[in-house]
Amino acid sequence: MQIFGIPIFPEQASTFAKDVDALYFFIIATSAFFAIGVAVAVIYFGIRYRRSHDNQIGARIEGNLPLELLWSVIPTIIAMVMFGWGASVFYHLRRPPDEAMHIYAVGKQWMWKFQHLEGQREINELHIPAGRPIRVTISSEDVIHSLYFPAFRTKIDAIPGRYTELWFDAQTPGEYHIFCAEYCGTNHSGMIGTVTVMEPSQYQAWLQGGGMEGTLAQRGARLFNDLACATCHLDTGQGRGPSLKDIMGTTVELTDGSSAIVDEAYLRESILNSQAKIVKGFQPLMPTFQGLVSEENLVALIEHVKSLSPNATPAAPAAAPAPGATPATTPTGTRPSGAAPPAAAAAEKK
Ligand code: HEC
Ligand SMILES: [Cu+2]
Repeated sequence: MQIFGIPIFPEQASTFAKDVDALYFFIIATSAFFAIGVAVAVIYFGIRYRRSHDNQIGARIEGNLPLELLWSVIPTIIAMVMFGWGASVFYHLRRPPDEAMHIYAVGKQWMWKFQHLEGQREINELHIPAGRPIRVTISSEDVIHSLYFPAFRTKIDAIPGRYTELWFDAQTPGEYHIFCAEYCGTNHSGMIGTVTVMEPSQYQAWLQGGGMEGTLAQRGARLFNDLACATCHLDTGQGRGPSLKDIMGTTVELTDGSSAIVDEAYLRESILNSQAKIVKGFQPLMPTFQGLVSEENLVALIEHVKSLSPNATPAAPAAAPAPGATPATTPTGTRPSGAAPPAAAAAEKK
């Protein structure tokens, strides 16, 4: 948006940019209306009823019930409109559609790293197809950052030790800003990038170039061997660790009697902090990989484990759903009981 040729607002480049702006302008307009109204009344009454003689004394005014009700009820209604409208826009922004394309982002002093499932990796640049919902799962390698796409009107913190996510559907091909919106140290202001929205055909062509290392899941499969995960996690279920086949989206029972849903956050914790949740029927043998795998390698491992569950819902939510929100996807089922290999089950009885 431009006023006298000066750009006041970034372009509305996502499907919900208009909704965010409409709400924002409504709040600004309402606030301005009352702020200006009060200021004008103060000035007008100050002049109109000013004291002109020394012996003038103001009239004593007692309460006025209808007036008091009026100025309580009207603002309450206006505030509730802002709340209801805001909540509806918020839920829309916080819930990626199931069919969204998935991308991983990692914030690091002072750059944004993006990984595509097809294997492409980018720094401070992101290429995406137009007209397709994109879900970005974000983590941080050091401090809190915030991934901000002003033209898409969406932003979320990158928090060390956990996944957050945002989504958008960029409509118009073009180049838009990426900012870090959380002060993160000396070069915070330099933590910027460009998102290039391309026609879907152009994007396909872009994907063809590069990606020498194979897909993210293939890179994860190599890491799975290099880090010796494969020595414990056999597909047959006969290893020291559970088989990781078809676990995505299932409910796993834990030794302490509780259970957990296998999503990206669960896989992350299983790898980095393996002692936090012990799968029922197994010993806490798994070493912790905290500090041994970078955030980027971690998402590759997670994508590898996910690729072992080809039938799971593709978009298992990574971040906890907003309070009160129903999860965007439902777990695909409960793991069949007795999945624990006999050796591990026997070990538990000792
Ligand atoms: C020394 C053997 C060993 C190694 C090496 C090992 N794990 Fe494990 N892993 C286990 C055991 C035992 C469990 C079950 C107990 C638990 O939950 O900690 C497990 C549990 C898991 C789980 C949770 C599985 C479920 O069914 O819910 C995941 C995911 C996992 N490991 C991934 C990995 C990855 C990725 C690596 C390599 C970076 C790895 N493991 C390396 C032994 C191992
Ligand atoms: Cu930052």
